[in-house]
Amino acid sequence: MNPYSSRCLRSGELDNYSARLERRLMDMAEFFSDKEMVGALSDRNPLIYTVYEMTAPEEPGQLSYATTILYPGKVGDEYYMTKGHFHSKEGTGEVYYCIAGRGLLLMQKGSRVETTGMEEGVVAYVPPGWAHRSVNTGSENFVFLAFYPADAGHDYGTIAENGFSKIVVEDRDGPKLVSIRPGRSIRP
Ligand code: PAN
Ligand code: ZN
Repeated sequence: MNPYSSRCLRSGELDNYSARLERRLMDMAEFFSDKEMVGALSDRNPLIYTVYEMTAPEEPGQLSYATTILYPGKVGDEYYMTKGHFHSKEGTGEVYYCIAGRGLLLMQKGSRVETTGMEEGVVAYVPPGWAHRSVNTGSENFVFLAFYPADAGHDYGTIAENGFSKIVVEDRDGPKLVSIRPGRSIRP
């Protein structure tokens, strides 16, 4: 295959991409904690995030990249966030680069939860084996670019069933990490 490139705008749009995905609340209802609020918002079904992917063939050694535009907002007290996933293939990490906005990269392995604060210019590493989710804790679009092995695969089912053991909610003093499944391993 031949080399290629994309221009990544500050808005998060790629001018050359293979797929554009939209995630609305009802595409990810099971991922938010406040089920009553999910029900109340179901008619409006707000857009939570948009992804522009440039995927390479799913073969060892190939790399894909994608931007995510995560909009500001909350479902109840819980900030808008991505579904979050494990990579299906063992031994595949990922690099995130924040282009604009502010948020948290929430990661979990077993019962260990780590967060990295994301703002313009921050580069974050997700080591292999860590589930990862992005959370917009700001009032503007949280925009980031991610680079990952093209054959990594995305396992959403484990998160849909077990959730992360901590969620990010708005408190009087700002974003707060709250335990909802203390000490429980994400992969039982
Ligand atoms: C990212 C994510 C993107 C959307 O490109 O896929 O932010 O999040 P979900 O995939 O959890 O819906 C990435 O981590 N790729 O591997
Ligand atoms: Zn990933």
